[in-house]
Amino acid sequence: MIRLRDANPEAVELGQCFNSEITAGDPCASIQSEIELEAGEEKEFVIFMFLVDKPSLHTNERLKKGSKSYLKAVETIGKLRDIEYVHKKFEELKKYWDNYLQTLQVQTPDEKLNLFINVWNRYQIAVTFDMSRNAGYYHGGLLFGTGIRDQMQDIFGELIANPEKVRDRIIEVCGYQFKDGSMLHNFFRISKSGEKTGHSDTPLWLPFGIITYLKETADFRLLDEKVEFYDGGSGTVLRHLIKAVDFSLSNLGKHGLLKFGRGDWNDTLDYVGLKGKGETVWGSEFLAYVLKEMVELFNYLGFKKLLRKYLDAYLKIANNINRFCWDGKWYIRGFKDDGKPFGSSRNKEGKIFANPQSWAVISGVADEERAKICLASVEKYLDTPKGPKILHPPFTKVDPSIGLATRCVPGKKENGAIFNHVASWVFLAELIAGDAERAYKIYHATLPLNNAIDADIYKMEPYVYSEYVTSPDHQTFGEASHSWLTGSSDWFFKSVVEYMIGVRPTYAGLLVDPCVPSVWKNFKITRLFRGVKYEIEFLNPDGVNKGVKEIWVNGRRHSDHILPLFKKGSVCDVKVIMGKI
Ligand code: IFM
Repeated sequence: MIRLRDANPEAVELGQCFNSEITAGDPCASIQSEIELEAGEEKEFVIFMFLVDKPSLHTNERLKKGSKSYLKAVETIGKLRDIEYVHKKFEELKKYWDNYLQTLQVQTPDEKLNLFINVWNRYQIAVTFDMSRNAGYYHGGLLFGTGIRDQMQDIFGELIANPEKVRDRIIEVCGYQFKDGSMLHNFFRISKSGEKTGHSDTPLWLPFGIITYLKETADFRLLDEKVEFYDGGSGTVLRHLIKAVDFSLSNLGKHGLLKFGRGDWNDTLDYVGLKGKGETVWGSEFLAYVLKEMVELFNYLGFKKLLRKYLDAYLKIANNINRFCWDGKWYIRGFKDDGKPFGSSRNKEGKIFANPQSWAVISGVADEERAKICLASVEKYLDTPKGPKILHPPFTKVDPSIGLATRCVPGKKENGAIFNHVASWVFLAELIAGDAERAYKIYHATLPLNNAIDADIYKMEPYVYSEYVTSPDHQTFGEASHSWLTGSSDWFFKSVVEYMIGVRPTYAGLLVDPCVPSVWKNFKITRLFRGVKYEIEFLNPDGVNKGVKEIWVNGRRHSDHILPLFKKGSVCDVKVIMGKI
C-alpha cells in the first residue's frame, strides 16, 4: 500500500520505509539502514549514488559482468570503500566549486543578493548549462532534448569560470545549423539528431551566444573555426553567424516584422503563425537586438560593409515596430495569421504581454518616452507582490488562433503566471531605463529566498529559481513550479552584475556603469576578466542611483569608463566614486 502524507511522513514516524513506488505527485527517494551506536560513539558512513549505462533494451541486462562499465564500477566502488579516499575526493570537489565561484564575488549591503550572486545563481546556471531542459523531474527529455534557445542563454555564469567549455558548446551548436541559416530547435548529443520545429527565434540564439562569448573573451579566432552544417558542407563560425541573421531577415511578414512560425520564445503561442503569416513583436525586437550587436561587432572588427548592411536592417525593423506595433500605452504582442493584432487594448483577454515591453527597451527600439510609458503599463497591469506577470488578463477561453497559452489554467504557466524568465527581463529593462528602485523591488519580489518563507504555499527550493509562480489569477497564488528549469537565474545574475553593479564586458574591456538602490553606499565586486582579477570598490556617498564621478585604477585617475586591460595573471585595483554629474 502506498502511504502518502505531506507532513509527518509515516516512514519517519515509524522508523521504517515501505519500499513503495509512486508514479504521480511529488516522489522522493529514501534509503534506510540501521546503525547502532554505543553512548558517545561516532560512526561515519557514506552513501553514493551512481549513474550507470542504461540497461540494454533487448536483454534488460544492467551491468554485464566483465563489461567495461562493470569493471569501472568495481574499480570505483573499491576505491570508495576507503574513507580517506572519500574525504580526499570530497575536498577536491569543494575546491573545484570554491575556485569556480571565486571567479566572481560581490559584497553589497544586501546579504540575500550576495548569496544568490556568489553561490546559488552560478550553481543553477552550471546545472542548467549541462542538463539544459533535458530529461528531469518535469520533462521527459526524449521530447525536449537540449534546447538550443535555452543552451545559448545558460552561459552567463559558466562563461566566467569556463570559457573553453562555452566555446566548445557554441561550436557544437553551430553543427545543428542548416546551410540556409535555419536550425534544429533541440538536439540529442548521442544520436546527433533533433527536431526542426520552425520557432522563429531559434536561429537567432546562436548569434546571441557567439556575441556573448566574444565580448567576454575577445577570442576572435572563434570566428575562423570551420564547422560543418547539419545538411552538409562547412563554413566558418563567422559564416554561421551571418547565415543565422540573414535567414531571419529573409523571413519577414507583411509589416516587415519577423514571422511567428511555430512560436517564439513563448512556445505556447504556437498557433499564431501556423499558416505562415502571423508576425511576432517580441521576436522582431530580439532580431533588432541581435542586429544592433552585429553592428557593434563589425564596427569593432572594421568590417564596414557588413556594419552598414546590419545597421540598415536594424533601423528598418525598429521603425516597423514603432510604426505598426505601438498600441498607445504599450507594444502589442504580434499579428495573427488573419492579420489581427493580439496583446492589444482592443482584445478582451491577453491585452498586454510583458515581453514586448521589456525587449522594446533592451533592444533599444523604444525611445525614452515610449520606454517610460510601456514600463509604466507593465507596472500598472502586470505587477503582483511576487513580481510581474507574463500577460494580463489571462485567457479564460481556448483561442485556436493563439494556441496552447489559452489552454493553460488562468494564472499558471504561460497564461498569466509570474514567469520568472519574463520577470528577469522586466528587471533588466528597468535597469537599462535607469529606475534602480523599481528594479530592486522586482528583484526582491521574485527572489525565491523571500517567497519560500511561506514554504507550504511556495513548495519549492528556496535557493534556485523556478520557472514560474502562480499569480493572483489562480487560487494557489504564490505556488512555484518547475524549479531549476528556467533561464531566470542566468538573466537575474547577468542583470545584477552587468547592469546593477554595472560591470559589463565590451570588446574593448570592462565597462563601469552602475545603477543601484540609493541605500547602497559602498559595495564591491571581484571579477576575473580575460585572465585579470579586477577588484572594484564603489563608493556612493551621496546615495545616487546612477552617475560615475571618478574612477581610480591602481591608484591613478582613469578618465574612461572602460577599464584598461592588463597582462594575464595580474590584479587590478579599481575605485569608483559615484555621485551627481
Ligand atoms: O522559452 C521557453 C523555454 O525555452 C522552455 N520553457 C518555456 C519557455 C517559455 O515558453
